[in-house]
Amino acid sequence: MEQGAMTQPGSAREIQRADLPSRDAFYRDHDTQRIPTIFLNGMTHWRAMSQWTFDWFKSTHRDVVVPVNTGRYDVRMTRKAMSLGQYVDSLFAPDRPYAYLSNVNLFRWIPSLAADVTLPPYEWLRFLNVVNFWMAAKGTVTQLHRDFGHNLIGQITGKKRFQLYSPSVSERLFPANTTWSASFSQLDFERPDPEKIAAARDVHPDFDFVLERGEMLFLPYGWWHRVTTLEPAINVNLWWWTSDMLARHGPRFALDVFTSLLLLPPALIRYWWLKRRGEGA
Ligand SMILES: O=C(O)CCC(=O)C(=O)O
Repeated sequence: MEQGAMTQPGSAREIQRADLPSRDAFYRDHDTQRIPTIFLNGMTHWRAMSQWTFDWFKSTHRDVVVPVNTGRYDVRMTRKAMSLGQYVDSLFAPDRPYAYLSNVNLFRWIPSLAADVTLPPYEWLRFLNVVNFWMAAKGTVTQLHRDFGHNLIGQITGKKRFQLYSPSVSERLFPANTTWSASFSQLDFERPDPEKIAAARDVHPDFDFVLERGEMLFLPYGWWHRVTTLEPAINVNLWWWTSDMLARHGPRFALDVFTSLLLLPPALIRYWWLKRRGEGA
């Protein structure tokens, strides 16, 4: 298995796997306890599970232009417009340059896809919810960061390794660089800064596991995560906010929400611009 991210064999706890809870059970058992959990049997009936293959995207939607992240997936990411067909081909090319179709609202470009996934009804502020689409080549790494809301991540095809760190070690992970949707750590495992790595040497992931096809990860608000694609992967995810976040993490959460709202308009303008440019190309 791929190593890195301060893993110490045996230091991580085993992640719980449980059947997908109802909305009431989710709010009773998961929202307030904030323990990462893998939900099972929540995706088997999705059309996406039988239909969404790389070949299918290529044959049915090859000319759709999408914004692909060409910097590493961290705060320095930059996006470039590319056709889906070209991107799928690039996933399997040897010596491909880094490119990641990450965190895009693909349903905006291909509305029919929305009927292929049915995320459970856990949202609180529904109007803020967007289902995001991710398609990654083997070896793609998303650098250590935390999100500004609860997160549900469905693995439609392929496998991803997740290394999760509890919010209680935040200060030891050198948080920095806030973007509109996340706060990244300055610990860079590919280009390590020896001082920072040494200072964080006793911090180990609380959970270190592989998310398999058909599994849905509940990643509670505040948990740090580093994600490595082990096999070419397609995922969807949803971030959302709950009243418990407001009640229990008031100032921190308010700051996160404020930052996201402040930075959202420039991000949307950038997406809009990329899309225009892509369509004009
Ligand atoms: O799958 C990935 O590469 C990253 C996913 C992620 O960071 C997220 O859903 O917040």
